Amino acid sequence: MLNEKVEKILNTQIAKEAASSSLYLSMASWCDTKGLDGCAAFLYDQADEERTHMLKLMKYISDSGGHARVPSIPEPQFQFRDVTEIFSLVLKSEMHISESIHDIIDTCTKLRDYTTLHFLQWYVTEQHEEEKLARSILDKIEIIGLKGQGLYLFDKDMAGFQVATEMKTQESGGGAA
Ligand code: OFO
Repeated sequence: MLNEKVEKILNTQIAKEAASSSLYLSMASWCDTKGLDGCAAFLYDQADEERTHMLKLMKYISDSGGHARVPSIPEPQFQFRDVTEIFSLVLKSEMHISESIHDIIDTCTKLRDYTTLHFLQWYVTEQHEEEKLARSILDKIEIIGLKGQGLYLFDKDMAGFQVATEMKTQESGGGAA
């Protein structure tokens, strides 16, 4: 049976994953309005991934005898200056999620909840990958630049990146959840 305190913080994490999903969806939609198809496709996919992170937590809470709650989410930011702002916010959001996962790990360690600690290892690895990914996209922007044809080339690159990521996911046998 899940410790009450652990159930509560995992439910808080559900809300954070839902908020990430909704923010990425909003970013994807903004990219769509600017004709940035590659960035939009990438962000729609990231939004889906965040939703699977939320579902994975819900399932864990339920399977452990707890009650997973569906959070209400405030409307996320919907105007962005440019893709640099978008991917800087993605990195900031991922760092915030990593910190939050580490806080849960601290609590579970204190409470000697080894089962939840084991479950959370997947999130630790995932966050490491996601932060690395966001940093590499920001590096790409820096290298390509956004002036002249830069934005077009960056978006094209993101489209290719998206296909490569999807192929990798298929090869490894499915999604993140
Ligand atoms: Fe689920 O927050 Fe990152 O991946």
